[in-house]
Amino acid sequence: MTEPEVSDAHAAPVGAGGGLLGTLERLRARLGALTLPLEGPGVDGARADRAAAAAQLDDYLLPRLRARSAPLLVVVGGSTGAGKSTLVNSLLGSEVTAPGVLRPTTRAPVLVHHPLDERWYSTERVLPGLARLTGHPGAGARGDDASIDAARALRLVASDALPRGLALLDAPDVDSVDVGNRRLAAQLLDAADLWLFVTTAARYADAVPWDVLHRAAARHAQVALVVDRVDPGTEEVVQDLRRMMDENGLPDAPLFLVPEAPLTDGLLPEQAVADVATWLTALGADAPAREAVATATRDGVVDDLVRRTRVLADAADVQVATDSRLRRTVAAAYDDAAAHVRAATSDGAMLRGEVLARWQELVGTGDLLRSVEQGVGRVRDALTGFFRGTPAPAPRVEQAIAHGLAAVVLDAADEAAERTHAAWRGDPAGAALLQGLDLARASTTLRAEVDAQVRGWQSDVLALVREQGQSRRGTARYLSFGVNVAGVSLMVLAFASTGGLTGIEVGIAGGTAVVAQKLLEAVFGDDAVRRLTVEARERLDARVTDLLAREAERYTAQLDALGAAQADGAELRAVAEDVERAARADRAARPAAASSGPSPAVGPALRGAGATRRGGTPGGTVSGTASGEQTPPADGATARRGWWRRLLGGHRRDGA
Ligand SMILES: Nc1nc2c(ncn2[C@@H]2O[C@H](COP(=O)(O)OP(=O)(O)O)[C@@H](O)[C@H]2O)c(=O)[nH]1
Ligand SMILES: [Mg+2]
Repeated sequence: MTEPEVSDAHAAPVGAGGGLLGTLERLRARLGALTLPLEGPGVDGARADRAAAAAQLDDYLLPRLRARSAPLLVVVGGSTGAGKSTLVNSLLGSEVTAPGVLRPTTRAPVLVHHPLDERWYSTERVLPGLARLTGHPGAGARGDDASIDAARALRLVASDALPRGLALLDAPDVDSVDVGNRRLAAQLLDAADLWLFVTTAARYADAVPWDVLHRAAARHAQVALVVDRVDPGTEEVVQDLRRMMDENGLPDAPLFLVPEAPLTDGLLPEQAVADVATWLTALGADAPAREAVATATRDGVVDDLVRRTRVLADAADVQVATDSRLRRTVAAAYDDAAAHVRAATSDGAMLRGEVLARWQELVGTGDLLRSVEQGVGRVRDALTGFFRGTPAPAPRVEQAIAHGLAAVVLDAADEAAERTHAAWRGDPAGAALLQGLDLARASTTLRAEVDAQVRGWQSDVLALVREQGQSRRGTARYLSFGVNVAGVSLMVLAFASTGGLTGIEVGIAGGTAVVAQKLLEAVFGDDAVRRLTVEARERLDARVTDLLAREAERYTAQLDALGAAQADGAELRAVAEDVERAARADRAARPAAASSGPSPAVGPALRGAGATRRGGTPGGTVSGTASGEQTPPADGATARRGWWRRLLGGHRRDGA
């Protein structure tokens, strides 16, 4: 390993823009912005997928691309008690990682690197979410992880027994009873350039490890299998295992057998780990082979990410659709409420009961109506006589109108709230949003707000009348007796008018509206009355619409706060496309795999490397031996990829 090979450690990120790294960085930013906040079928899975995709980028892909010559990270995984820690220790010749299953949740996983490779792991370059602990977790260090959550930490151990260019990570059990540990195991395996998956002759068929392996194979992570505790004469185990590897997409994976042997100081005999040691040592010494392994895994992860991103784009679209579905429910209920108020305040329904009684009290039922029927001139006289000197009881009509109007608006708001609440409760996304909120009725402050708006509208109407009186010469004198009377008349008329038609024309409300209209026309003239009525109506509609819109916002604000509408499936799809294109370009630009063959091991070799019964050809065998005992040939006659074949000695399993 020469220094220039690792010199890109702190170089500026390459490939910003359209390159593979640049597009993946953009994808990472997009995934970070994707929140998937609304509940619904499959959304939990999509969230987990988003987190996994982000972790894949942070823990593995981005660090790998930013520092292509970082050591190959070999993650040792497998189920509880398979012998992972014992294997790592045996390969290094000392206890760097604690074997046994005691307190597994309080121990941070150990990453072993060559002393000169420390800088690749001591920073947040890789696995940024994990705290770093350093030094051997010696016997007296039982509580040394106490201040740090061990499930979120990594213990770095330097060992010059390890070739440079390789790092070994003893991952937690994939089937740990502790969920945090299990997740960490998955996370670490996802960060691997190469999986060294350990199982035992007795438990190789367990479901959980195969589940994990199957998923690794599906995205072409490079995997080698180690079967521990293999007794002589167990050929059928190996055949069965090979069959399972074929079925699970791992036909090319190297398979190493570690024969059952007594441990000495917790370590397996050298010969037992000879094949794994030889193979790993050769791999460590062979930069092109390392690059080929890393590249194969990397390509698989890139493809997997592209696939995941497209699934997430669909999930993003679902968020947007869910958001607008919930908004449509709100809009429908509150639009209906507004329409209801509009209808109830224009079809004459308001001109009954209390309003009618107070209105009749004001205009009487006899004289005024009769004079109205006899013509305008008489009306003016009648009005003058009618109101002169008597305190107009107009405020009572106004009050009755205010009451009636407020009741209509409040009812409509309550009804809309109930309807929206029921609809949201029946929708998983809506139900989740309603939790802890009390939105089933109109807001508690609504009564006061409605009262204020009704008063505001009544002042609008009076102002309209007053303005009209001032703008026309001669009308002021009539108004001197009746701004209020003209005002309530206009209110009454507004309640019997719709779409620019007034009471008489729409044929409603009989005498009440007719009197109001005649009265106003006598004062202002037909055109002005028509215009004033429309104006009064519009002011009322605007105030009601505004009130209801604010009521509806109690619901839509929940959606605004989550921002699900901003999820951009199309953009994710576009980034996935870019990544795919950049990956294609990256692959096309690759030199044909340089195949110089394994270089003679320079620097340290792992314990047991070269100690095979076959006379020390590195990688010449897959099945190891202990005490010279024959173990069964492990590999079927499956064709291997170039670099595997080379590392494994260029031939298939002998004995086949
Ligand atoms: N005899 C024998 N014991 C082993 C072997 N591998 C592991 N062990 C023992 O099995 C137990 C679990 O091993 P360990 O390495 O901690 O498994 P891990 O949970 O996969 O890390 C320990 O007590 C080891 O001493 C082996 O190949 N042969
Ligand atoms: Mg262990």
